Amino acid sequence: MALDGETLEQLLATVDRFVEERLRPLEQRVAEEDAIPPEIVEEMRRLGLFGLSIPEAYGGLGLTLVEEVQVAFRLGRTSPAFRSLIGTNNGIGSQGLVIDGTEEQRRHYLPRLASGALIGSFCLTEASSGSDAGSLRMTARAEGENFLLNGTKRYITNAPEADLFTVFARTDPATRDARGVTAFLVEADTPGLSLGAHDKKMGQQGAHTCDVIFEDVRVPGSAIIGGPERLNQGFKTAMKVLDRGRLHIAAVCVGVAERLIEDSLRYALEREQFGQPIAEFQLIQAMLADSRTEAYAARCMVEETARRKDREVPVSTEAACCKLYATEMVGRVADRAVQIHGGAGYIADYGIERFYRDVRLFRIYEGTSQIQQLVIARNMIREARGR
Ligand code: COS
Repeated sequence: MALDGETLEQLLATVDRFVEERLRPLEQRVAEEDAIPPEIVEEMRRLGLFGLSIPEAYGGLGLTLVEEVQVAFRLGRTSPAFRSLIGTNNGIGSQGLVIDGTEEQRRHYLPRLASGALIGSFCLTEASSGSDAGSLRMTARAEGENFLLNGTKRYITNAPEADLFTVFARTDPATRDARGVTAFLVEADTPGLSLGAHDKKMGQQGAHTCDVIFEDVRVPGSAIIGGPERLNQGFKTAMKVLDRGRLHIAAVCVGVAERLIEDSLRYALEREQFGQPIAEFQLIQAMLADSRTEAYAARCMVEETARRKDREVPVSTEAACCKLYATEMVGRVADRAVQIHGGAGYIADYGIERFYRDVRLFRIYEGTSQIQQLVIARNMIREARGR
């Protein structure tokens, strides 16, 4: 259900203020310390940021997608590490439950995910299965009423902070593809579950990933998302979750791009060369104009796809289009931002090179650009063939 206009305006103004006054001043510190200060996490909880997409009935804000992307545009205007912390609770770490969970599972976990008391995380990728997610090798062997989980998940966002994992494992050993995969809810303190060391990443310091290792982790059949009748249906849950997540990531990219364009324009107006602000030079203007045009195109795509999704029109293709275009777009915008800033763009003090590194991830996670192309083209061909 949509918020009334006034409540939405208040929420957006609060997020704007929080980003401007609390998060932006901390960008460099968070990158240097590779940690978000605990008081900031607490403020995020108080603002309801962990529960943006969780229905009101379970304690979240229950934003429509049109509303959620407006928030994501704003959160994009600061270091992506901040958004990453709340990203899994609103996306891949909770939506499996929201979309396919049983009523009991939702009531048990969603209120605490919405409040940020629990951090949710999504365990799909493995060392040998990234883009080919359906080929995953982690096993969940039936043992009476229980399942025994064995395997290792890789590059798992927010795993070091997580209390609850959505875990994809093979329950049908006769299969090697997307069939035979089941989604489980596994609490972080379940015996046999352990974490690897924090990964050393190119960017987004303050957001953490690591391996999640399962050694004879025993969970009951009731831990299957949607209950035992959704045995071997987990891959579809993963795909539905990613459809939504991809749109959210695209919205964040729009926000980051708009921030970088603003920074670039400000710098171009201040910086003088050849006796005038560099903004007067047409070659600089071309870069500013191209960035502005592309960011605007991405914003329009994201808003239109969000409207369609809110009307329950299938948007698998459009969400992939948004992710593909917006993530590539922000890469180009960040590159131009470095170019406009010149030497200053390459030096850490200005923060532009940090964004340049941070945005590189967007083209990779929640499906690479190449996977988005594949999803779009496959859907086109399927539609053309009428199935
Ligand atoms: N919504 C609902 N169901 C979907 C779906 C979607 N968006 N996409 C696929 N499915 C269903 C298919 O309909 C199919 O079901 P049936 O067997 O009943 O027809 C099943 O899921 C398997 O789909 P498909 O045959 O397309 O699977 P593939 O193994 O060929 O894989 C891709 C498809 C490549 C698209 C998938 O593996 C993928 O998205 N990979 C990237 C993974 C990723 O994003 N990883 C990032 C890390 S997680 S942050």
